[in-house]
Amino acid sequence: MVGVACNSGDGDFQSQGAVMLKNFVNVRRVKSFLGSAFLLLSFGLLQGCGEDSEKTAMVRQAIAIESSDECHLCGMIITNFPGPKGQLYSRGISGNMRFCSTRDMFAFIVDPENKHNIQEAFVHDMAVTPWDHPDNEAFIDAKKAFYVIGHGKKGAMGPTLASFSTQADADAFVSSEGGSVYRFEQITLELLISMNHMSTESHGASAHE
Ligand code: CU1
Ligand code: ZN
Repeated sequence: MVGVACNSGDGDFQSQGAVMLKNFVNVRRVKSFLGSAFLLLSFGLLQGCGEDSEKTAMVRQAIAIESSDECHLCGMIITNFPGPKGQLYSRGISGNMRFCSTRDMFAFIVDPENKHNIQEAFVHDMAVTPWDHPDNEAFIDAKKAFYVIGHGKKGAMGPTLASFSTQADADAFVSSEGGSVYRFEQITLELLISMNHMSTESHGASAHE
């Protein structure tokens, strides 16, 4: 995305500017205005590019999940389903990976092939966003989040981890929905498997809809 903006941004603005100029009466005034706008834009773009390549080496941010985005693990359209989503960056893979559910994100994370390559990771803070349609503004650092496992609410793939930014919010969720609170490092493959059992036992149905 940054690459495209850096390479073609100027050209687009210049051709747009040329069309605009023909339509204005006070050509000179518009021209000088556009001239300074170009200078500012070019400067901004150049600076943006330099900063961005430095930042990718340090820390990357959560991005918006679009309505056509598919889960990296299962391929489902992420925004078609309820419950907290996850996204992460992994060493050796450029760009971000998005997941239909915290469950699928952790299934990816606990895989021994991926475990040591996980860099930044993000999940929804379910204390501030609706369960059925979590908002792109509500992503928090997954490594600092509190997770509730063993509750009755369903995510995209059935039982899932409810994610929160504070222990108090996780505790409040436990008192209304059940389950127990875990930290990022405590989540293992065994725990994910047991999560499915807990739920099939208490609800008698596997993932549907
Ligand atoms: Cu799925
Ligand atoms: Zn998925």
